[in-house]
Amino acid sequence: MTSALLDALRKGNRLALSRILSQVENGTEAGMAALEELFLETGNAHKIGITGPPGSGKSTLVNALARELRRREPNKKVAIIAVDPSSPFTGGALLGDRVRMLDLQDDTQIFIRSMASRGALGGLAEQTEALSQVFDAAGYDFVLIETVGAGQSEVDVVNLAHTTIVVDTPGTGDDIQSIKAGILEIADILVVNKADRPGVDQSVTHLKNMIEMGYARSINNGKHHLQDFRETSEHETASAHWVPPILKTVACEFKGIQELTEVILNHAAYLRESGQWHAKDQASIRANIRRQLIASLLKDFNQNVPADLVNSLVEEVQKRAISPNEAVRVLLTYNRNNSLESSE
Ligand SMILES: Nc1nc2c(ncn2[C@@H]2O[C@H](COP(=O)(O)OP(=O)(O)O)[C@@H](O)[C@H]2O)c(=O)[nH]1
Ligand SMILES: [Mg+2]
Repeated sequence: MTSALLDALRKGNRLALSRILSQVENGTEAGMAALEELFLETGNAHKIGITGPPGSGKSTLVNALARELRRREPNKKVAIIAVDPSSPFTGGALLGDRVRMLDLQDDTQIFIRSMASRGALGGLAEQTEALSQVFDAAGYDFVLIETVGAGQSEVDVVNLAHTTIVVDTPGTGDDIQSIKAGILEIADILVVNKADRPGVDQSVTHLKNMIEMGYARSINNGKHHLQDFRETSEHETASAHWVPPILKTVACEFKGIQELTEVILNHAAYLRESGQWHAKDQASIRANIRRQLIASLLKDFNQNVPADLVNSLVEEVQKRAISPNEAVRVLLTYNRNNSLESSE
């Protein structure tokens, strides 16, 4: 990758941005080098995760939010990353998303990127993080990340966001309970979309009860919904005081979108004032370093220690001749001696 391409990205060239995103997504050497350089220019973007079950209206909501953010903040740029691991690039929800997102295409300050596959960069969360770093460096002030609220990988994806919006629709209490058990805890804002349908107020009440229960429980346990970021406790003084608001929207009619946008911007202000913006940034940097450290230590280890040794130790352990701990000690000793030799 040439520095000309990076410069073009810095100047707002969309083609350059698109090419760099692809390089990063494919994990090419050039892409990784670009990411390293661009990282130094990140730290500004407000990352907003939108999650919820398929069909709840996430894409419609993201579309409306992008428009409203641009209307309120005409000098700011909006990126959208649509993460859908379940659907192949050619079909399913993503195609629908693309069609629906078409009406954003006239705005050159909005950039949409769909991501359907796990690329070279390990998990979806890492991939999403890398792409949002590129957007961040390219001067995008808001990065909206849409993901299906289905499993751990989606929780990981939204964990990298500053603000997590969980979208639900009116339905039976049973529905809500089964979908939201784990995901409610990560919500900063709850949205009951399709508020034009019957049962909205029951949904709101139900969510409210669940939030209050969960909130009381987390306070009793001495933790709160940002417990993942406890390592930076000195910044957390005001952290337990954001109670996730519940908003009603009709995304396809643009109803409730101004209010939602207001709450999103308030949440960003709250994060900055309480020190949590800083704490989240630090936590994600810590996680990033740890991840790369583990990967590179493991790579070293695999180079230093022959697979035969590992295999024979596995056999010894299976015979109950030695414990797994003993096997680890042998491997670490071998690794240490071997890397000392090679570095002399
Ligand atoms: N009645 C109603 N339909 C909506 C609303 N928001 C979105 N939809 C429709 O619900 C369907 C699924 O929306 P989509 O945004 O693709 O959901 P996603 O799968 O969560 O991204 C589409 O046909 C939308 O037009 C809403 O507020 N009310
Ligand atoms: Mg969608």
